[in-house]
Amino acid sequence: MTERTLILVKPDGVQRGLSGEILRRIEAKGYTLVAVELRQATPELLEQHYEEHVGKPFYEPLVEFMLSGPTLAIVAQGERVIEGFRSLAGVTDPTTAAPGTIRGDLGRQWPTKVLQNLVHGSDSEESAAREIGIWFPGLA
Ligand code: DAT
Ligand code: MG
Repeated sequence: MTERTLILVKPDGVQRGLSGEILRRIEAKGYTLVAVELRQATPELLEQHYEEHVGKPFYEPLVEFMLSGPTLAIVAQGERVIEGFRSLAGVTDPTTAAPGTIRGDLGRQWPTKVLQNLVHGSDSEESAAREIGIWFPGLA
């Protein structure tokens, strides 16, 4: 089934110059880029985006990290792209993410405790629709 997902190259990825490498992996897999835009997140936008995590112990450090520089916001389209991109990204913690995945090959957990795991990908059709609406209201 053709679907759309929201992907973010987080500030660690942009700062480390990995935007191109991550876009390359998305395109090499055959997904279509629908929107790509460099954006500076705001606390309000992140509170919506990470609504399920508000109040968790890692929420404040996560927001601080996400405000530390620009984020590359991407909408990609393709056959089962929601699950497919999560698979390309690897598991949340880069220290255990499998080799061959974005987080496994390139992610770091140091020098801070915050998981610098380079990318976000929507985790369900419902999240994808919600998150695309937050980052790209014109596309929803
Ligand atoms: P994912 O990004 O794999 O969907 P998530 O939605 O559970 O993971 O969490 C969102 C982000 O919050 C994640 O990319 C990194 C951070 N995070 C999650 N769990 C964490 C934890 N236990 N400690 C520190 N940061 C965490
Ligand atoms: Mg998530």
